[in-house]
Amino acid sequence: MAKPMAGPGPAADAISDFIETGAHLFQAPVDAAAATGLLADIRATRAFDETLFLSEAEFDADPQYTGVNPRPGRNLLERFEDRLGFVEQAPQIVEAVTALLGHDYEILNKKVVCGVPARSIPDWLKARIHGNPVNNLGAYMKPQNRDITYFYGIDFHQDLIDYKEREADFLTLYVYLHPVTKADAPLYLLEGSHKLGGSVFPHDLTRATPDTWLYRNGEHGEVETRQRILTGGTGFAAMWHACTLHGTQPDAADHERISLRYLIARGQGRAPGMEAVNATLQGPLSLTDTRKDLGADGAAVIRANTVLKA
Ligand SMILES: O=C(O)CCC(=O)C(=O)O
Repeated sequence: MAKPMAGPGPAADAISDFIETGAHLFQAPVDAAAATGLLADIRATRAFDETLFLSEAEFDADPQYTGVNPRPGRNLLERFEDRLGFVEQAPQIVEAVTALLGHDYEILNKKVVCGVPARSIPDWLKARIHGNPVNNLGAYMKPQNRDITYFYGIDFHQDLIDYKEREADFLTLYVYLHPVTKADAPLYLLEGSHKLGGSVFPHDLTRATPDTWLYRNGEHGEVETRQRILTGGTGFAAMWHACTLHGTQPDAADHERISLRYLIARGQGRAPGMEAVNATLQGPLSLTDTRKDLGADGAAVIRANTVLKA
């Protein structure tokens, strides 16, 4: 028997929140004890300090800017697959994701993401990456450490950025494994920014008020978006649309921020929730080109960063 459509309750909230703001923040955290246990085991796999990195000479001998993120066979979460039920089977998450993507939704990708604190980054590297819009540090990691994605902040972007020519039929789910304060590189979300659809990175953002931005997407219009800073406790979970702008500032704490990041897509069946959301967008649902900040080798050619001014 078909399950009923979302009525009032968390499932309906997820759809209306996506339509309104492009994101849904879960009121109930996932199991904090399970999150804390997993965090301890992740932390035990390595020292989150300068020893993560190649030396400058090693890096310069053969710079690799692509293929440096977790991938099948080199993804720390593969080791903890049987420990992820606290997220993947959490009733509030299953209900909300099902409402948006249908019963046969698929996890496209899952990984550990680390916000690296300044004190763990070698000086030679700090000087090189200063002011870059996307400070994914994978290129500078020893190969064996590339089973996690490491950031030192990333400018406002859409997760569609990694999916040229793909329709925005997926969402990102983020789970904090420990309390995240303003100093721990919390996610900054621009509420309602998804309404202008897909847009090429870097984005046209001008500060409007202390907590709002005027966001333009060329011929697709403009919108004033409110910036929401996702601080939260252990087990805090939030998800957002593939066109919702978000970013992080460099981790200002004295320790790393460790989170789980899932990309979840519709399956073969219908996804009435996401279809309803996407029907309200006034810009493109997919892009042939998603970014223009990189050179042919994958190194940054544009040095500008808006989220640093947030
Ligand atoms: O965790 C971070 O610092 C940034 C993550 C992010 O924006 C992303 O994974 O799309």
